[in-house]
Amino acid sequence: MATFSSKNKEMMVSMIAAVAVLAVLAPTMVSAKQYVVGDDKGWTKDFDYTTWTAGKQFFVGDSLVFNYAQGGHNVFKVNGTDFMQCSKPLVGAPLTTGSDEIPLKTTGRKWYICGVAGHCASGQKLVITVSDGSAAPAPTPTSPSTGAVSRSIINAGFAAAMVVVGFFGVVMF
Ligand SMILES: *[C@@H]1O[C@H](CO)[C@@H](O)[C@H](O)[C@H]1NC(C)=O
Ligand SMILES: [Cu+2]
Repeated sequence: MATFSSKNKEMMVSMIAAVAVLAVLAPTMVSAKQYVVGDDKGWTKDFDYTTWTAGKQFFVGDSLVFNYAQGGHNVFKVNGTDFMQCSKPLVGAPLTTGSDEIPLKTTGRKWYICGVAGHCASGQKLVITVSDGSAAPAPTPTSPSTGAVSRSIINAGFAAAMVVVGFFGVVMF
C-alpha cells in the first residue's frame, strides 16, 4: 500500500475508531468482581447479609472473599436445607484461613454458613444467586440493577467492535 485512496483513509479512520472503542471496553469486560463479604465488617455474626447482598448481581467468574479472625469463624458451603436449619454438612471440611476466596464457577443459588456454634443462628449466613454473565439477568421488580445492564451493554459493544475490526482487517490486509 504505497498511497491511500480517500476510501482507504475512511476505512483507516473507522478501524482506528474501532480499536479505540475496543481498548476502552476490553478491560471493563474482563474484570471479574471480587466481593468482600460484609465489606469492612467481614464475615461475622450479628450482621445482616441479606441487606449486604441486596442490589448486588453475582456472575460466573466473580468471587467471594470471607475475611475474619482465624479461629473465630469458618466457612461451610451448604445446601438450602442446611442453610435454613443452620446445620453443618455431614461431610466436607470448612474453610478456615481467615481470608477465604471462593470463585463462583457455576450458576445458581449458593449457601454459606459459619460452623461455630450459634453463629449461623445469629445471622452468619449468606445466600447468593450466581448468574451467567452472557445472559440478560431477570430484572428485579423494585429496582433494576445498573450493574447488570451496563455489563450487557459492554458485551454488546465488545461484540460490535470485534465485528468492525474483523471486517476492516479482512478488507485492508
Ligand atoms: C443437604 O445436605 C445434607 C448433608 O449436609 C443432606 O443430608 C441433605 O440430604 C441435603 N439436602 C438436599 C436437599 O440435598
Ligand atoms: Cu462465626
